[in-house]
Amino acid sequence: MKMTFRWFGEKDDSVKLWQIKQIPGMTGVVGALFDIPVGEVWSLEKINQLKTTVNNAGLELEVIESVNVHEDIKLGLPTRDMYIENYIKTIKNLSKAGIKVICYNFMPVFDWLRTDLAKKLEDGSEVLSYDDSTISKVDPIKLVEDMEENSHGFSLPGWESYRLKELKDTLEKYKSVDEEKLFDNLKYFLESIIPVCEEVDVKMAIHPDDPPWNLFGLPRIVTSKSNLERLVSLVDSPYNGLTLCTGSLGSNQKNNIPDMIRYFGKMGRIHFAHIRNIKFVSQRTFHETSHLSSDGSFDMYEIIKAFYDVGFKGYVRPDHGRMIWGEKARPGYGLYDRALGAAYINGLWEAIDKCKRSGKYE
Ligand code: DNO
Repeated sequence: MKMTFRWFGEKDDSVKLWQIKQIPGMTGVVGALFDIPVGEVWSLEKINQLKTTVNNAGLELEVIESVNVHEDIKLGLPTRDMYIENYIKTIKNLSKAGIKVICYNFMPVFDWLRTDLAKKLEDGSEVLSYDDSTISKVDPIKLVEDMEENSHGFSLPGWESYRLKELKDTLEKYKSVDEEKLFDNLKYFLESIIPVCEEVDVKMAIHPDDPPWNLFGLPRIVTSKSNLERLVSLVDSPYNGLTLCTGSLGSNQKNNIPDMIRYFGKMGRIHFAHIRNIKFVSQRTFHETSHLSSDGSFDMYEIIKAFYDVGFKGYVRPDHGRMIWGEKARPGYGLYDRALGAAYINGLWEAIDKCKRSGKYE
C-alpha cells in the first residue's frame, strides 16, 4: 500500500505541499490539471510543470485524478472518436511524465452528489451528507447552483462550472441512454484506450458512482459487485481496473466492501483505493464521518485487513474528511481530518502486519 493525498494545485488548494509532506507515511500526491477543459489534450509541458512542483516538495506524482471523460463519449455520439483520440494523447503524455494510474469515472453529467456540504455534527465538525428524500424533490439545475454557492469559493471536483454550463441540453440528450447503452459506450471507450495503456504502462482505475444508483433518471452502472465484474471483463486486461472507493460503493448497504476488495484485489484489478467512513441515517440517507470505525457504519479494520490479505500494493488515499479545528477548505478536502485518516489507516495496517508476522492471526 502506498499512501497518497489528493491535492488540487497551488492556485486552488488551501492545503500546501509542505504540510502534506509532514503527514507521517505520506509518499505522494494525487493531482490533476484542473484548468484544462474536459476533452482537450493535456500537454506534456503542463504535466511536467505539475510533476516538478510536486517533486520539489519531496513528494511523488504517480496518480492522476481525474482525466474526465467527455459527455459525447458517454453518450456514444459520433464526435466521441475525436475525444477518444485526445484522451489517448493525454494518456501517452502522462506516461512520459511517469504517471502509473489514471482515476476516472463514467457517471453521466454529475460526478459525486451530496445534498449538504456542511452538515454540523454534535462535536461541531462539518461533513458532507446525502439525503435521498431531498434529491427526489430537487431540480438538478437548482442543485448545481446550491453546490456552487456553498463550496467556500473552491471549485468542487466533478462540479466544475464549465462542465455544467450546458446542463439542460445534456440532460435532454441522455433521454435515449439507458444502462445497457452506457455499458456499450464504456466498452467502446475501453476497447480504444486499453491497448494504448498496455503499451505505455498506465493503468486505468474507474471510480464507482457516488452514490451507486440512478439519479434524476440518469443511468449509473459502476455500482455493484456484479456490475464491476461485467466492467472488468469488458476488456479483460489488468490495465482495465478499479478505484475501490469504500464510501461510494458502501453507500449501497447491499455492497459488502471487504468481500469486493478480496474479490477484485485477488484478480489484481484494484489499482487505487479511496478510504473513508459514512454513517447511515436510513437506507439511502447518510452523512460522512471521521475515518474511525466507531464513528461510522463501516468496520474499517475489516476493510484494511481485506486489502492487507490480498497483498495490496496499489495507491491509497484517505478520502473526504470532516471540517475540524476551524479550518476553511474545500468541503471534504481539508488538511486535518484527512491527515488523521491517513495516520489511522497506517496504524491499522501496521497492527495487522505485526499480528500476521507474529502468527497471531490467520
Ligand atoms: C469526490 C471524488 C470524485 C472522483 C471522480 C473520479 O470527492 O471521489 O470526484 O474524483 O469521480 O473521476
